[in-house]
Amino acid sequence: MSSEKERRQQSGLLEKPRPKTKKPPLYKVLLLNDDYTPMDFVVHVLQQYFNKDHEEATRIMLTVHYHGVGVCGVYPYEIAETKVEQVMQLARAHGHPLQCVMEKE
Ligand code: TYC
Repeated sequence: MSSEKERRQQSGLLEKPRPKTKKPPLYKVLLLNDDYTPMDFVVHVLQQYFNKDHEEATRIMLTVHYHGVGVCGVYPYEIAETKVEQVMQLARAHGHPLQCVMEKE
């Protein structure tokens, strides 16, 4: 007798009680690397829109710089969508080719 399933069967309960509320599906917001967006701008974006401190923002920026992609945060659909729009708008306004995308977890 070891698995959770076995313990539930032994207990006489047919189903694991589950909370009634459903968790919304979550989406990763990703930054993509490019050769032109300044590193400082990417760090600023991560602090401004993803609530990262300077150290964490720098770590994520360097992950993107060296590996091509990095996760900024994980959010419900509409929040992820808003963050992508905000980042893309700021990048465009500054003439940077930075790309921000979302992906289902
Ligand atoms: N590769 C860029 C540079 O060398 C920096 C950069 C990092 C750009 C992260 C985009 O999402 C990015 N200036």
